[in-house]
Amino acid sequence: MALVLIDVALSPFAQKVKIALREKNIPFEMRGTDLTVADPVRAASPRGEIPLLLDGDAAIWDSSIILDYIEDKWPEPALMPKDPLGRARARQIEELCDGPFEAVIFCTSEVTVFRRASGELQASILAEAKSSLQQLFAYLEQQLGEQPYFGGAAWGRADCAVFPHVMNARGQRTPPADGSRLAAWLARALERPSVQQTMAEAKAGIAEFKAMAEAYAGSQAKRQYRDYRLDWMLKAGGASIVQEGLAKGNIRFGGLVG
Ligand SMILES: N[C@@H](CCC(=O)N[C@@H](CS)C(=O)NCC(=O)O)C(=O)O
Repeated sequence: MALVLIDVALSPFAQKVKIALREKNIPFEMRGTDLTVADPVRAASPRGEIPLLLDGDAAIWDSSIILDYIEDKWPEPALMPKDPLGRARARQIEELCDGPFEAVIFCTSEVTVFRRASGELQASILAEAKSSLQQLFAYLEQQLGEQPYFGGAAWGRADCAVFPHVMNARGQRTPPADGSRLAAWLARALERPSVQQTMAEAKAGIAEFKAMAEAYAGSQAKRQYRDYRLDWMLKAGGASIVQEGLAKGNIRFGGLVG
């Protein structure tokens, strides 16, 4: 039976999984979902999130757990390094990208595409975002060192995890500096068929994303302000944004969906 991935084309977490599945040559089908409505297809995730991987009767949620699952079930070609330190490093980079990095991208979208702030508040949050991204880029640049990929000579797990977020930062007009090692890594990533296919799908999903933003602006659905996203929004001075979203009912927190 074919694997089914429940995804949204612009989700960096779904993109990470699709790139990994494609790098491992694992066939799968994609099934979209509308995050602005309570789609029963997401019920298998206690957090109401995508990506969700359906393998027969089993549903696996959380992109990092999905990557562990596919690596365990289809070990070759391996995306995880074999040595313990290499594995720890890949997991650290993934944690940093899916947590603090994604939070900056998410909050930037909140005050631009999702129109939760304007004027001075928007400008100061965007300035804070640029500074957070520079810090994240510096860390990634240092992790990359002189190697072509985050795991060394070959594309691996950490590369799958970093790519969607660096690409989103570029989409939000903060690309890695010209001439930097991270910019060269991004150019190498963009040559890979797994990445190209995933990005073509993302491009086709832009209209869907904009429609989603309209639905949230109209208070019909809740954006998930969880852990790092909430931390960063508060740190960047956006407490009033959170309060307003709660008053309008178009923000939810993390944890289990009720
Ligand atoms: N830690 C999760 C995060 C997944 C996540 O945040 N997915 C978002 C889409 S990018 C989602 O499904 N959000 C649910 C919502 O907006 O209600 C993972 O790695 O899979």
